[in-house]
Amino acid sequence: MTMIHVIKGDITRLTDVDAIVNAANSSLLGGGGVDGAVHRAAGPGLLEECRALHGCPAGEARVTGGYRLPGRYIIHTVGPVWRGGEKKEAEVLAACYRNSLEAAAGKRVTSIAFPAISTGIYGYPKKEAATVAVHTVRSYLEEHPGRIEKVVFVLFDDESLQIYKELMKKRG
Ligand code: AR6
Repeated sequence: MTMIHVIKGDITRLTDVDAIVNAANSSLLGGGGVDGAVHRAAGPGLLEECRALHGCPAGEARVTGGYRLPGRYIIHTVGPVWRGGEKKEAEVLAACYRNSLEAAAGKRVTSIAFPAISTGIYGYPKKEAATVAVHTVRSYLEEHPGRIEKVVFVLFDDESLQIYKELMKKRG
């Protein structure tokens, strides 16, 4: 049975997960928000490894080392830019969560932390994004029991924290 935790904080400060997920852009060469924090905390070795990956399309995920971060891996995924909801945003966002979990499982990662992908600079409404995140992660864990022991949703603001807490109370 996988434990799902919801906490408030800076994802780069977590010390008890094998991998953290970065909400990157398709260049994988850094940016603001979580991406900026991850690159600052990991150090210059990360950017060098990212350069060699030659980008990543929206919805997909790529794995690098964790460098100065406590976890072994960073999983970089590229969320959708919100364009009103009719441009497959939910589909692409679900793919981010699924592909990040697949990439983690491929590295034998048993604990992983997610930020609220796309809900910052990319403008995805927080509640809609949280629903996709929780539903997709739950479905993946049910379909692949035993692969991942712990998932942590790391929220940066109180509003997101409350939305996730409410969603976690509901099943299905
Ligand atoms: N730890 C946890 N959550 C954070 C942190 C942190 N250190 N910093 C911000 N958040 P964003 P996006 C929250 O903008 O919307 C970058 O420039 C933030 O409050 O980081 O997917 C990339 O290079 C929000 O709820 O990612 C891309 O160009 C959530 O993390 C673009 O931003 C995601 O916000 C990606 O935009």
